[in-house]
Amino acid sequence: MKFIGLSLLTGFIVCLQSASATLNVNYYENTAAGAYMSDIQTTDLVNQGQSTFGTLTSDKTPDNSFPVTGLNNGYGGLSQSGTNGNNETFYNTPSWPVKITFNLNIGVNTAGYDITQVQTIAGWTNNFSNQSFTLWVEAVGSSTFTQVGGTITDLSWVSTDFSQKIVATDSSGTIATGIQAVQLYYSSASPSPLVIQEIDINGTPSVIPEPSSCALLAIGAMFLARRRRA
Ligand SMILES: [Ca+2]
Ligand SMILES: [Ca+2]
Repeated sequence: MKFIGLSLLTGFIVCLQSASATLNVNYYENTAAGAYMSDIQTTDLVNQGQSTFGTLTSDKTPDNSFPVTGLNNGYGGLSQSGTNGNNETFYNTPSWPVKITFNLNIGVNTAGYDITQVQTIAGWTNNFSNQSFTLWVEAVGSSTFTQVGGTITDLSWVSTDFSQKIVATDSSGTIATGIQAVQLYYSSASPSPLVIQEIDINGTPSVIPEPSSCALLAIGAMFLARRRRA
């Protein structure tokens, strides 16, 4: 009995450990304007036109009449009205901080989404390219965002870098599960003006969980404990 109890306890601890993960962030900088625009994704979860995309909000109005829609239209550009319209979004110094929120479509996927990657690309014909933000997620049915990882800041960026790309993934493969909204909270960077070319958020529809082996182990452990006390 003791052996079985120990096995269950060990299994339960392994289950708990597998729930923790580490956010991995990779930073890329380039002196060329628009160096990462070819990496912009068009079929990510929050791209305009995707069935998985709900709504996009920015708590501050972008400056110089740039549209919020430049953040997720699937294009980049180095002029305010490029080939495909306004492909980028500009926030000037007085705008900081800026809270950008992508609400996912939980009408088509009621269990929400497993978020696997967040990619942000900034760049302009000068050094308005240095991003600094924190990443937040909101679970289905919740009204509260939870921060993932720490502050995301590119310590290798220098003022001659006109382009920057940041890619966040997770050591477990999944940043967060059962998510209905993703928020990027941009604080001031140096220099503060910033042109964001695109924010891509990738993932897959979450699967409604069945009674997991972890839960069964917990029930088993409780049952054994009761028997031992009896
Ligand atoms: Ca864009
Ligand atoms: Ca996109």
